[in-house]
Amino acid sequence: MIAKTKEDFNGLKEIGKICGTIRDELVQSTKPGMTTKELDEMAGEMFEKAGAQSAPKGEYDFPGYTCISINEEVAHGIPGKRTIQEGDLVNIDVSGSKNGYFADTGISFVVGNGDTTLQKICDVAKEAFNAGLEKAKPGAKKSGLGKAVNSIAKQHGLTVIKNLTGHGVGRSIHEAPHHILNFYSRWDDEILKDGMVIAFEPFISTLEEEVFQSDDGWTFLTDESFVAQYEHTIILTKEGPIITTL
Ligand code: M3C
Ligand code: CO
Ligand code: CO
Repeated sequence: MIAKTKEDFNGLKEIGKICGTIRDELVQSTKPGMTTKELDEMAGEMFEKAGAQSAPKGEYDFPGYTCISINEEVAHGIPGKRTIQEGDLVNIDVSGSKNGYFADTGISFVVGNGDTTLQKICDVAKEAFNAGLEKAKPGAKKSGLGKAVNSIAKQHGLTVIKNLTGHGVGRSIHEAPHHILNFYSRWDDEILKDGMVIAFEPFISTLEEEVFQSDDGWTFLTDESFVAQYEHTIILTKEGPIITTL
């Protein structure tokens, strides 16, 4: 969407804060031995208390309030009986709506002490996000974000996922502009607009550049790589970006 009115900005900020708070609470609560379902139930209660709805559930009938993905699972992991172990790479992605406004945020992190490579991809995903954020200005090309993401990945000897992308958000969970790539494409010539609301989510990989879908119909998997994501909802303005999900 293009945010225009005071009501738009306030509505986007309200759901952004709710999703950001749920994300942080789930990350803080993640302990070895817990199931992903237990974490997801906490999110369900928090959405309810805040008078907000889970976007995956509400928009796609996803079997969970949040997407929780572990190790070989990159995204859209279904919360369930899987127990979290020390050293696991976990991704928690929280998206929701309130009063018709949407937000989307996610983070990958390592539980306790883990492999240094796993910590590295999490750090690089955040660095790539910040590099792309620098380019997220009204009047600039959308492709500048992907260019920045891929350049950061390369600098660290890592790769990006080419078949997962960021997207527009605001009045629904996924809307125009539909694809914010993790790499540069010369065909990607769309110009970013003042007030445009995007979910920017770099996916940084140790090796493979494509994910594939699991038989469960939801989970995106890798074969022999680890992937980290870092996502926020951003309102692009001439005065600078507003991150609603901080
Ligand atoms: N929030 C998710 C979508 C959840 S709906 C099942 C997202 O937009 O960040 C991702 N899209 C692709 C991978 S994660
Ligand atoms: Co998300
Ligand atoms: Co998203």
